[in-house]
Amino acid sequence: MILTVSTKPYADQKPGTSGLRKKVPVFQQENYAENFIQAIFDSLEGFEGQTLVIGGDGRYYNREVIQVALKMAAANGFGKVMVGKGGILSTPAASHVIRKYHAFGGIVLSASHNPGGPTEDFGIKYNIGNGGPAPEKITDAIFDRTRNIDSYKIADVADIDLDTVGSFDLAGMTVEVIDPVTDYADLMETLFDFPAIRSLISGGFRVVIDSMSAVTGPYAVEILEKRLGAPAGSVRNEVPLPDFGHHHPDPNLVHAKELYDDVMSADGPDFGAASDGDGDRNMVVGKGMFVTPSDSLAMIAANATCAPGYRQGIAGIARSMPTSAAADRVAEKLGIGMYETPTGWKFFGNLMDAGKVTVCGEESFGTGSDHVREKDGLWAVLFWLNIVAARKQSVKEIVEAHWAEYGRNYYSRHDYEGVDTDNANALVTALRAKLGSLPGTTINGLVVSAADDFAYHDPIDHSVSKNQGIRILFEGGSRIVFRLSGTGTSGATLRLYVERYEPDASRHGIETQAALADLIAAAEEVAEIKRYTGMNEPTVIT
Ligand code: G16
Repeated sequence: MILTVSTKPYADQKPGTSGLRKKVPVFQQENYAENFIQAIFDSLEGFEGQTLVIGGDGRYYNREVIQVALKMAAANGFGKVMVGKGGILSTPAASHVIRKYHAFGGIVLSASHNPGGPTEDFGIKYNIGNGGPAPEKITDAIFDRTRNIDSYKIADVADIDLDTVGSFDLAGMTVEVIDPVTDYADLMETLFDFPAIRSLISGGFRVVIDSMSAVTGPYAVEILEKRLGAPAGSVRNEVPLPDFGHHHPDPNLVHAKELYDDVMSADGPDFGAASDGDGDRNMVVGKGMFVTPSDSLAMIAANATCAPGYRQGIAGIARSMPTSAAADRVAEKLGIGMYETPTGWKFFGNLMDAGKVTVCGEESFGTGSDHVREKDGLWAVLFWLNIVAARKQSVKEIVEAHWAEYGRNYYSRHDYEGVDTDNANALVTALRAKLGSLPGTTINGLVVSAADDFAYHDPIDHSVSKNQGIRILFEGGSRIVFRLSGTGTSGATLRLYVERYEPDASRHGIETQAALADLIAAAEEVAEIKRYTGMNEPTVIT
């Protein structure tokens, strides 16, 4: 039986950088998830009888919302839902399933790298038929709908057994519970030289992956241990847990420090990698060398033809504005297009669909290509292993050779988390007011060449996205960028991005924070971060 249930709108359902993310107790309010899911359906047209993909990263509340979403999809007229066994689908795997089976779209339940648990974070995101995050036009329509929604539709039936692969009927709609790993693992095998990576590993190259008790565990075990022959135990924290084992599933130098320290130790592995809650982020560490996400994009692009799936070369590169310009130099050398977009993977979709770019990346530990329409953590790890196998060099040798050829973009991000929202907004407003007067002036001895608030003009659909980050550029190519995060769930997070280009190879061995010290001081001088945030130092430095 299909029920139409009366509801009242919630005022706070505006999707952020990547879907709606809130604390679990917020989602547990009466009809909160139902309202948002109905608003998604009400913002779409033409899905009658079509297929929807549903999956999540296995975090706390995942199973409950999947059951609700299934019953609402049936009540709203979808013909079929494909859902990962156990409610599991990594974000890139969901993107692939949408594309492979020509689904109308997908609902991905995740708060990505944010912690999980009864008082931690949850999220709902809608992806369109190309497999990518819904563009702003759709997320704006969803938000508008949440503000005046008065009812939702749901099938009044029993829960589906999510733990058995197979086809089931739910109020006249087919539910297909699929193995979440196979399609994705098969895709990876078409892109990378698995025999070469297998012989690298069997030759003694030691690889470890830390899945951070999150969604990539089953994927990494299948690919690294089963298909590539790495010894059992090479994938650590491989069982997805609803609370990620109380950890913060964010693969960076702070939250994946144990892995980093292990790879850096004398008898540690040769290569370490980590992925986040929903499997779209990655961190790559070689012995003696952490690869920054910005460098990783540049180096994957420069070495792309090592991998069979990219043998023909790449069409172009895109990066988010705060990501370093290392990839720009590669694009210039290859004579291909380079695109600078706002933060958010959704901005890459149009460029990939139009065939203008093949690889994309963000400083926030995200790298990917047009094989799907999401960033892809394991894809990046496999790309690096493929490059190491093909070049027969260590990660450190590959990175240093790249810097010697192109110069080094020293880069760091400083996060100030949990800042009072009004104070964070006041900092941005004050900075914005100064922008016009900064060019030509000197900040901490550095001459400002330009200053603006980044606006993006999408070359494909011609939409304009304004206020995407304040950039202050200095003579010589250094810059500082300020932005407020769009993914946090408590207070505001101020992000400061710092970059210096150093062409001289004899100066490539400086410790990163030391190499950027004058720019960091300039940022404090111009934005008065300590005064506005009330913090003497960042909460996270990556
Ligand atoms: C999301 C987006 C990314 C973005 C990142 C950080 O990643 O998909 O495009 O770079 O958030 O965004 P912000 O700086 O606004 O917090 P994820 O992995 O959380 O989905």
